[in-house]
This record gives sequence, C-alpha cells and structure tokens, in this order.
Amino acid sequence: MVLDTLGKALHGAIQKLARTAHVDEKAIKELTREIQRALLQADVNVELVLGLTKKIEKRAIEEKIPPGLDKRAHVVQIVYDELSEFLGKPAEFKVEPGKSKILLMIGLQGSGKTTSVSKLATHFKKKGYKVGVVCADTFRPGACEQLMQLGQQVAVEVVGDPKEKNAAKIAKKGVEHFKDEKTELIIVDSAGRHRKEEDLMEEMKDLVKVTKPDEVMLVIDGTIGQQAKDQATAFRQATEIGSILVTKLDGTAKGGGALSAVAATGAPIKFMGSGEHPEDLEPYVPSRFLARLLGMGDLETLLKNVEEVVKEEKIKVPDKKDLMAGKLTLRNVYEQLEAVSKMGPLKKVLQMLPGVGANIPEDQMKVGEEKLKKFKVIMGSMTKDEMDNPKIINSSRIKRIARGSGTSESDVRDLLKQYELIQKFLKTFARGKMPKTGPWAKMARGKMGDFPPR
Ligand SMILES: Nc1nc2c(ncn2[C@@H]2O[C@H](COP(=O)(O)OP(=O)(O)OP(=O)(O)O)[C@@H](O)[C@H]2O)c(=O)[nH]1
Ligand SMILES: [Mg+2]
Repeated sequence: MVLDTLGKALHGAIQKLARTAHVDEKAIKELTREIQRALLQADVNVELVLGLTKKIEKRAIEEKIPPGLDKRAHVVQIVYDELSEFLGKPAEFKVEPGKSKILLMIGLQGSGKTTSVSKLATHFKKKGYKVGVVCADTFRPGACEQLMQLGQQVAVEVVGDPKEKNAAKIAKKGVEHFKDEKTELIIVDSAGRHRKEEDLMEEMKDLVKVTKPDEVMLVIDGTIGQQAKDQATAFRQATEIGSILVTKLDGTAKGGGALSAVAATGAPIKFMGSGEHPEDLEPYVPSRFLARLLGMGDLETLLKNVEEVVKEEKIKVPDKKDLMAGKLTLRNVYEQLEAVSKMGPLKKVLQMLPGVGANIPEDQMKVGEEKLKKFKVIMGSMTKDEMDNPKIINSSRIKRIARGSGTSESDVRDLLKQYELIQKFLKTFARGKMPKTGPWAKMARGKMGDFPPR
C-alpha cells in the first residue's frame, strides 16, 4: 500500500482521539500534535504542516457541532476534510470514446516517464479504449526498444524509429498515424534531460508545437520529497501543464512530502505510480486516497468506527474509592445505566459492595432494568449541572425534566429518591458499617422485595 507508514500514523492519531474520555481542547491539541508528527515523518514541508494543523485545531475548537454528530465524530470529520483538501483538488483524466486524445509525457531524466507510459496504456486499454504509444525519445540509446518491449508486454502498438534523431519529426509522424487509426488515447513519450532546464524546456516546447497535445502530463519522481514543489513550479512556468503523475510512491518515506508539495502548487495530480510493473498505477482522487491511506473504506465507516469505540469506552465503572466516600453523582449512575444493557457492569458495581450483587435474583434484576431504562431517559433531560449536583433539582426543575423526558413528575421524584438512598447507603458503608435499616440494608441481606429497593 502506498505510504503505509504515514497512513498508520494518521490512523493511530485518530484512533487515539476516539479513545479519549473527553474531546476537549487538550485532546484536540494532542491530536493535532500527532498529525504533525506523522506528516513531518513523511517529509511534508514544515510550513504546510503547521498551516494545516492550525486550521484543524481552530475549526475543531470553534465550530459548532452539526446535528447528528457528537464532538468526537465532528472532529474526525474536520480532520478528514482538511487532510483531503491538503492533498489537492480532485481532477479527472478524461478520455472520450470515438475521439483522439493526445497526451504528452514530460519530466526529468529517470523520473519514470517510460514506465508510466506503459502503465497508462495498460490502464486505459483495460477500460476498453484504443491506445497507441509514440516514442519521441531520440536521446537515450535503447529508449525505443524499451518502449516497444513494454508495448508488446501490454499488447499496445508503439510507433518509433531507433534511427531517427529528430524527436519532433517522429512525434508528428506517430501522432498522425494513430489519429488516422482513430486511436482514442495517443501517448507520446519524450526524452528526459538533466536538470539543465533550458535544453529540456526548448525541446519540450518543440514537441508541444508539433504534436498539439490535449494534455501535457508532468512526471515527478516521488522520492525527491519536498523538492517536487520546485520542479512542478519550474515546469509550469515553461509550459501549460494539464496534470501531474507522481511515481515511486511505493516504499518511500518521502512520498507524503512529494504529494503535498505538488498539491500545494495547485497543479492537479491525476495518477500515482507505486511500482515497476504496468499495473502499478492508480488514479489519484484525494479523498479516496486519504480514506485508503487511513485504512478505511470511506468517511462513513470511519465515523461509524469512531462511534463504536466511543460506546465501548464510555462504560466506565466509577472509582471504588469515590464510591466508598459516597461520591456518586448522577452522572456515575447514568454511565452505569448506559452499561445496563450489557448486564455485566451494573452487577459489577453492586458487587463492589460486599454481599450485595450476588443476592439479586435474575427476575428482579429484569424489573429493575426496565425502571433503570426509564431513569436513563429522565437523566437525558437533565442539565450538566443537575447531573453533577442533583441537590439543585427543585420542583420547577422536576416539572421541566418530566416534560422534557416524556415521563411523569413522580417518575423523576422516584429517580431522585433512588439516588438519595444509594448515597445514604454508600455514606454509611464508607464509615465501615452496613446500614441496619432501610431498603438497601434489606437488599444487602438478600431479603429485598423490589429492585431497585423502595
Ligand atoms: N519502485 C518504482 N520504480 C519505478 C516506478 N516508476 C518507474 N520506476 C523505475 O524508475 C526507473 C526509471 O524509469 P523510466 O520509466 O525509464 O524513467 P524515464 O523518465 O522514462 O527515464 P528517461 O527516459 O531516461 O528520462 C526504472 O528503473 C523504473 O523501473 C515506480 O512507480 N516505482
Ligand atoms: Mg524514458
């Protein structure tokens, strides 16, 4: 997989966020720091990284959460949005049936032009298009033979003449031939040059003149990392570049640098090369690439996964010490009720109180659960303050909570009474005594009538 390490690091950062108890400013900052680290390790330009993470941080802290998402999912979505924008604008490579599209490949020596020509030929042939290749590399000995061999491999016709020294001449001839043949994609391979840009740019201009390409595609070696930006910029200044193909993204630590550097020039990346074989090519769609990079099918699965993790993580048994000190907020109770459907955790809490949990018969547990479900709904209509400090719940608040949760005022009072009983029990218990009277004392002795006790 292309850019494996970067993908794993980004994925890890998001998973970590999914596991934090509270998505607050601290957690967001931690997340952006991890993203920074991951991108810097993939050789992405420092300024680009800082710009990106600042944007993520600002949005994550300031933006209102859209309905239907929780904070966590919202932050993940922001990260996903910003990263895919960071990786460039989507741009499609179009070949129209029945028309001839002329594609001229340019790039520095050894960037991977010829290999990419055979990859593109394979890709579009598989899609059912008629493809032809012209060898306009009269510079490198054996260039034509290389192409013809590749052409044979993928069963695509190649026009070239190893004896011809004039690149423009052979290019013109080849393009005309394929046009006559109604070839739908005509790919012209050109000679790569050293960094002596003037020579390269001159020949390139000549080729553009004679072949009149519909699109000029710049091939950039992905292993050069951040330098890709300067290269793309230089070529863009010399000629109109329709698209970019970044090669050698397989097994390079600098791939992230190359991709983001090119994307930063605003030049559309349309393909990625990730190997030496004709099949090692894929269209570059930033969002899809990112989803794959993160090891997720699409955003939906990503968010769903996050939700699941959140669910798993929310079920926390309150600290035993807090329980003993009688510090049980309605929030603790709520968290336990969340866990009721899973049965285990509620029992666990009760089992923390010696001799209690084991004494509750199954059917009573069931009745209790129904009631607890109702309690959960009621608590859903409470404010944060009310959950943390139930003492403030007066009769007008009771009225509001009942209305909000679709229950009766007596249901709300019932819940508060339960809560008080538990509190009282815990306080006594914390003093090292078992309560002698009251429903919880009965329950503790295994002689409870109702659960929860009345
Ligand atoms: N690992 C890997 N190697 C590649 C990839 N693309 C090209 N190569 C290798 O890079 C080397 C140069 O590839 P060419 O396709 O000949 O490059 P070029 O731009 O045509 O070179 P010149 O014609 O000399 O300018 C070859 O050894 C290729 O096998 C790729 O995506 N991954
Ligand atoms: Mg070549």
